[in-house]
Amino acid sequence: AGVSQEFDLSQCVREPIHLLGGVQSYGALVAARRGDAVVDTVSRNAAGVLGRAARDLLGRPVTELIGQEQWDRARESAEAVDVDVDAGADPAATDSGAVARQDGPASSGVLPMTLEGVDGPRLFDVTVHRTGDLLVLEFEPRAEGGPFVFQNFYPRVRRALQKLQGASDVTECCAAAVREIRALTGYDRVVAYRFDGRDGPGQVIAEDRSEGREPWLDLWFPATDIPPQARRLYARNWIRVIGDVDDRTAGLVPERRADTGEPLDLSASVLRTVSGYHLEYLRNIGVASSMSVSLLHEGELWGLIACHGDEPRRLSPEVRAACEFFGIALSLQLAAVAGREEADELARSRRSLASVLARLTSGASDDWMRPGSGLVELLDADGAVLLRGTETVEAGAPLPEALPGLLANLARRGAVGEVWSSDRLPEVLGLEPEEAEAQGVPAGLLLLPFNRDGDLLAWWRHERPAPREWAADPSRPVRTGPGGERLTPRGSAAVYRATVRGRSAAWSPAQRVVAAELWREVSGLLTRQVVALEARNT
Ligand code: BLA
Repeated sequence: AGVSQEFDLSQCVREPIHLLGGVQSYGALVAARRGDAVVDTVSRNAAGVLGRAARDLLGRPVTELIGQEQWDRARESAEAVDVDVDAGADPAATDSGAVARQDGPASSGVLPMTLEGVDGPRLFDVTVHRTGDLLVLEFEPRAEGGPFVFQNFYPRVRRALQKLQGASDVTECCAAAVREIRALTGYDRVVAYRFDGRDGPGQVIAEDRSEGREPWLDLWFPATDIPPQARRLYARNWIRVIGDVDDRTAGLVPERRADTGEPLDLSASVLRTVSGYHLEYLRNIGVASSMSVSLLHEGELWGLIACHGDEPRRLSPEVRAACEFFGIALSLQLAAVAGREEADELARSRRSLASVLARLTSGASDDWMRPGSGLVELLDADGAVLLRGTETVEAGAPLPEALPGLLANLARRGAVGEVWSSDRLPEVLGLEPEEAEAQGVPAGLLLLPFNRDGDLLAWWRHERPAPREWAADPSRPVRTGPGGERLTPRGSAAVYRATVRGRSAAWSPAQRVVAAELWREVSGLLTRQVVALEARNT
């Protein structure tokens, strides 16, 4: 338990993980200017890995190391291949932990290269990408098994993809994916981890593990385990590999670039050294090596495939490419499955909408708000309310006490004709769940303003507490002890039960669509009524 002061979690959020100024020491990095090939930045371990000391490379043409022909090929490959997934980057994020946006999309490709050394030729797989005016070359000594050969892994990847295609829902799809990735890589644990909200906690929804490891399936992990700047970076590249958590990072020379005053931007680097916090996290849970692959939905980070090894483990560029490819395919497949589910739900909701609308066109104006009209059920809500002038028409369960007062305020958040919704209204209002309950604030709200005068239609939902099993205490993810700060252990041995409060069931995209469709009909009707009323009065 904490003795001295509390660990300041905000320092994790501020750490600029793309500017840590080092690479994993089994490989070496050389960055040269695209225009004149002059070397700008080199990793300190160049002498050991490449056979040429960093000081002999800096300020000289990189062609002295790799030759003109290999330089030309590197330049070509970086212009040709585009692996950047820029869509998720947040241009508004400018805090120091933010990931700098690049001039253009980063590009990378893998090339076999041979360097002549005093001890004979050395073989490398070289990953190339562009950042600003630099071409970054990352040299990985070639492992046994020969050069990068597409045919070596393609049949396995194709088989794995077929398994994915057979899956009919998200969980099944992820279960197939973790099995295939473990088979492809040999890690001891592979999980699919899904986020609850952009910067929220996440849950293990599929797992494949070697014998003797404790199960993590269904466990929740605190949001702070993956800070926001890491999530932003992971939305921009598909994969990262940590070969050995005890590796001594090879620093970059110069430490800071003359023109920017900052270390070289390693956002797109494959050898990038990682945050010390995260390395401690991994050591803490007995992991020696890791790899994670991003899962994206419409440019947003939806989750991760996370892999852990008991032993240090590097991945050859071809296996890395296979995993990256797999992440892309899985993301597409998840989008397809979600799209199908959404379309089915929308078709069902539209049928219910039709019966509500049947009442809207016939008879009295408020018929469609009466019990049995299906209005409340349409959105699976607990109640609905229509505000028009001084009139309040309710449907469903009794109106929560605080709601009429709140609606006037909240209506301003939605544009006319646009749905505004939240499944965590207390949080939006800055209330603790208990306060919200005491004040009669519902947990979920979906509203549609008719105009700027406060006329609106809204549905609300009661709180639905979600009991969760956590792999660590979500309110104390880090503790301070005599030996300094320690991440608390993670895993099922440390299971901690806590219930998430102040939330309702989530409003689905289909529900938002039918709400907007109903709004269009109702507002047309209201306009006609006003026009008719005015005509009668004149
Ligand atoms: C990164 N944290 C990560 C990554 C994962 C997790 C997968 C990506 C890097 C990798 O592939 O290893 C977390 N791993 C998990 C979770 C599961 C898992 C949740 O397997 C569940 C199954 N982490 C903390 C705290 C801090 C922190 C308190 O717990 C901050 C003090 C930081 N995590 C942190 C940082 C990174 C990270 C900074 C980015 C590492 C990097 O890319 O440099």
